[in-house]
Amino acid sequence: MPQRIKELRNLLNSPKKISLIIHRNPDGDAIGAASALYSVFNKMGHQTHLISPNEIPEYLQWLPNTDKTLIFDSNKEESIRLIQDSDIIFTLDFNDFSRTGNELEEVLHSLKNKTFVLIDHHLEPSDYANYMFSDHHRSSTSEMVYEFIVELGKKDLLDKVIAKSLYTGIMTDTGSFKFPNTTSTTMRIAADLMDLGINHNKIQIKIYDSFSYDKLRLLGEALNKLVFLPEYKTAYIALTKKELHKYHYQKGDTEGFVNYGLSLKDSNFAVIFLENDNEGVRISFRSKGKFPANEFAKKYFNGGGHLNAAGGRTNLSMEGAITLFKEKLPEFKEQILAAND
Ligand SMILES: [Mn+2]
Repeated sequence: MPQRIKELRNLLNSPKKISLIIHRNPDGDAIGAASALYSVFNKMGHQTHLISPNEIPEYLQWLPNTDKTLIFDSNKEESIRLIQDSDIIFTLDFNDFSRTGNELEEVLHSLKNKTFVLIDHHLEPSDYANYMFSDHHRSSTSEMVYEFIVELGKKDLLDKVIAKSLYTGIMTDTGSFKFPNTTSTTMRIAADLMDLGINHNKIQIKIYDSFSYDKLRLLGEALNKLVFLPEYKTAYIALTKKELHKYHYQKGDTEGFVNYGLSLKDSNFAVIFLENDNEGVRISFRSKGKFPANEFAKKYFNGGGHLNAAGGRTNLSMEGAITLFKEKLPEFKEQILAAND
């Protein structure tokens, strides 16, 4: 890394046109990391654009620079023009172009002679980047972006606004500093960010204590439907289209629901099935300890992610998805039961 960062530092010494691209259905970490870099690069005199494949979820729309984010889905021509016109393209919080959705993926693949920088903490990054900062041991991309800014020699550019973005990214990806991905480095960086004057409690409230009435009632429905399979130490929730619509489901409303399954004393593996509007089922997986939720997701549900937090999808019906899930549990039984050993 030291040699490469030096090269990149030189490259960023003169004004550049930069695009920052995040993954589809962006979360606090993706937006936080991109928002922070957007501010830093603007301060450095670069012409910077932040592009999200689709809408920023409402619960994150208070984050700095989200008002300046270009949404690819609704501004395709402009987004493509800006991306093609960039000198440097930063891809943040994802490991493969496919995470941006079909159309944007195609645009990114078609680019020639662009400098790509990847900053990400997911496993198995694709090798498109000229500069790759990939480390799956890190809590979040925001944590890595903090260090990246420091390595660039731009620590003095950090301010309260940037700190707010990075802190939010780290906080959301660590579940408020409690997931196993939280390290002493994570805490030190969070402390540095607090020293810049952020109101951490306000950020916590904005993210976690800002449920709409509908969302809270949907959570009630979800908890009522929780199924626990003690022999597998596994809990799952399934929400149909009908149930989602009953509570006027908005994107992001089910964020965090899957974790309730894991809050059960004897559960080591928690899953939520969400029926899509058009077809198929989206699934989130969470695990305790060393059980690899991402392996389950990858093997049977076209997904992947981190050890303790992964996602997937299937074109099966809801019933089909749950049946497949239950069928495959025995294969992982020993691993699930031994997660905390
Ligand atoms: Mn992340």
